[in-house]
Amino acid sequence: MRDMSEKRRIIFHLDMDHFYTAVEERERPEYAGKPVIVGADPKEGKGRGVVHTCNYEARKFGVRSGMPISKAWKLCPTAIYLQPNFELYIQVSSEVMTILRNFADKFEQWGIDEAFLDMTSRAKDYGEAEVLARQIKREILERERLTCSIGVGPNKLVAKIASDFQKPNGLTVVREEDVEKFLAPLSVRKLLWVGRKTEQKLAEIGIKTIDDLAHYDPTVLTENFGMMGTQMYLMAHGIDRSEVQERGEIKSISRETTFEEDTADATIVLNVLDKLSEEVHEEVLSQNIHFRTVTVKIRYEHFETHTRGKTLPFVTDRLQDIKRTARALTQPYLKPDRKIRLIGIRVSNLVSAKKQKTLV
Ligand code: TTP
Ligand code: MG
Repeated sequence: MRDMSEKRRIIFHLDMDHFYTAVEERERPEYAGKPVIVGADPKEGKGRGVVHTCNYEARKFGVRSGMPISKAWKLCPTAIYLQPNFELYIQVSSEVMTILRNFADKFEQWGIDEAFLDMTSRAKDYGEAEVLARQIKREILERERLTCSIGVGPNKLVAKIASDFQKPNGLTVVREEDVEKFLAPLSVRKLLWVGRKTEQKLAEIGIKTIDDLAHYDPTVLTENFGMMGTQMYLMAHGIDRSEVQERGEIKSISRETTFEEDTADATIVLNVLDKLSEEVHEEVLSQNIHFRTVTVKIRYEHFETHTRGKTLPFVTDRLQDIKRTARALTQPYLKPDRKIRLIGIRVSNLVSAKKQKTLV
């Protein structure tokens, strides 16, 4: 099934390899070759919180992003455990993005370490595209001493799946005519927005691979999954018309409050947090945008400040996503003996809602 109405494009998706730990290793050459984990303090296996990321040496022990840090400790107690230095990662991210922006006609940052580049007018064919992709990889390595993986394809969906195909330090080029063959054997989970629940529902009707999905009756998919069913069917055929979107000026929406009196009362803090979620949500609706990342800021008395964020696997504009995520992020900071002075919420990774609808 070819999508004849789709204008021919060449899109790159770039994803930095084990980003946080790669930055840490760059700063500390003595870490080279050792398992490194960035996340919560493991406290000899008793720590709470999760692994943000780990390098490929640590992945050999089974450690993964999002895993409880206590489990990581069980799997790999000899790893180097580091607490995140977000300011550094954001700074390096913006340097990488500046390099990338210069290569592309249109550029869209996606999360801290990913970007889409529309290269249609820069590369006349896939051969030229491959040369440019190598040049980008070389430039990032020379200027930032970091490796990345790039996927090249006729649209964002294929490019994103391709960048994940050979990691780390990968380059995967999927020409238009090879798209369906490339996608066929992969798990449906590789498709954007197919989460664990949808994967399970699809498995119940015998769909495991993208090929299974591509050959399923699209009307039954739509009956079972609504609009999402139609979208999944098109994605399984490698069709995605969404544009690489230059971001507008608004980068985030945030609200914060300083308590009149510092408080360690969890109920008070969570009530205020809910109120801030509602204010941020009102602004989200009035700006007609969706977001992917929710970040909370907690300042204890004496000004010790923490920020912690979570990027959701989907874009959303729902209040409950802000509320739930903000509450979960704040929970570890609520301690009976630590008084909080200020609390704040930010949503970022914004997408214009109107454009989002034209995903397929
Ligand atoms: P990813 O690109 O998903 O992961 P990665 O760059 O660490 O590893 P890979 O080589 O597989 O691309 O995420 C980018 C950064 O975002 C990652 O370095 C840390 C952060 N992150 C979290 O904080 N929590 C998470 O659950 C994930 C997945 C990432
Ligand atoms: Mg990455």
